[in-house]
Amino acid sequence: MKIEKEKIQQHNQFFLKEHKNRFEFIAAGINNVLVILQHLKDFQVAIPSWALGTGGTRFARFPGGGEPRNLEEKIEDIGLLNALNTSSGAISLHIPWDIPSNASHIQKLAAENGLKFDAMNSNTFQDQPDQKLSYKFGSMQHVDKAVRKQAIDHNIEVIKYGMELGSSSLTVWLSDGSSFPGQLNFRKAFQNTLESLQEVYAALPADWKMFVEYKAYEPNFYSMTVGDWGQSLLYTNKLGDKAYTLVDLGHHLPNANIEQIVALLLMEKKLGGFHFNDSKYGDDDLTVGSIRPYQLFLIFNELIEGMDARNMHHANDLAWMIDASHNIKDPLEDLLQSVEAIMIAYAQALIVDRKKLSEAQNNNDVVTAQEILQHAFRTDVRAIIAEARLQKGGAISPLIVYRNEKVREHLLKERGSKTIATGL
Ligand code: PSV
Ligand code: MN
Repeated sequence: MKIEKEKIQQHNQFFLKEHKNRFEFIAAGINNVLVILQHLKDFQVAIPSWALGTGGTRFARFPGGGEPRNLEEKIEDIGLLNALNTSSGAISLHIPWDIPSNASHIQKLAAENGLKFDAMNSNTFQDQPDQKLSYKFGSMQHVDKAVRKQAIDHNIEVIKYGMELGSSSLTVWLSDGSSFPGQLNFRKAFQNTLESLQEVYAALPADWKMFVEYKAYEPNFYSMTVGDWGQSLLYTNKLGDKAYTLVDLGHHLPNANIEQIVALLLMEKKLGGFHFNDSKYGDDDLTVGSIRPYQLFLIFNELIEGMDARNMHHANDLAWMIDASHNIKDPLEDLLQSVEAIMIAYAQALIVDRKKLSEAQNNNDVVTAQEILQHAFRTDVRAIIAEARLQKGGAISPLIVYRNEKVREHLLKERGSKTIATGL
């Protein structure tokens, strides 16, 4: 389904006066609003191809219906989101969940929907029906060389799919680890994993990046072979300049200071990508900004500080993606909310008075430092984000258009109520 431009314009016309009043009010209090608008217009968050269906837990799954039945329909769904919010102009594929069997056709469809191909994701955490050897005891860490080779070959195949589509990065997330003490020799597991990653790294095209994603626990519950940012950094440092650490917000132990992790990885030129989600307890995969919006803002504050210190391009130099699960909400509505939360945190971080913050830090003025950060965080930037969308032809309020146009009802009619999208 596509939303016609006229529908979005009609909606914008209806809300225009109210929006302009709100925008002018907030813009009057901000110095460099034009620069901020440009940053917001440039910023794009990739949507993973596996996030368009209903997620579930190991207890149950409650599908809402109208889920995309194939990659083409997934691209259409993301195109629809992007038409509304103008900030979701990229798709990230997981292989083998979404194999682009006809690359030129998929590429054409993506371009028609205004989408680029973000990082490719490999999967050595599940056994596929036609697979020879099992990943039950790990993939790249496995004691059996043949299993390691199978995992390496799979990753190289994923790179090939990506090259056909015009992607330029590979994200490797390994579920490797152990569930019981004594199960694994940590040193050998690390060494095997490093050697396997080195083989994949050697197959990367010159202009590609490799992201090594870490996770503290799950599916293994005693040790993970890429368990935290320190381990990921060990691998990426040993691999070389094209290897970077990827931070997924849900992959830390409770209360980890993610903003500090981000600052130091950026300083080391080793932060490559980001998976957004939110959580209360662990890897809960909830809507971005739904539980800890202040933490998200503090992370963006460090991201901007660190990227600006290195003259990095906010939109292009890191890979931004949502990695959440939609258990009880309409996945498309949930994604619209997540993108909005990301844009809010980004805009708030953009309006931090960095000069004054730096002065306060140098003077050990803790109170002023807090005031500066919280002033930005408490500023209602929603009208600035809506203005950026409006200037790009998007909707002032994407969710209202989505509901008014009865998108889910249309998708249900078109695809049926029993469809199940590939993914977790
Ligand atoms: C693992 O929990 C993860 O965050 C990785 O990025 C996977 O690719 C994705 O989730 C699978 O849903
Ligand atoms: Mn992730």
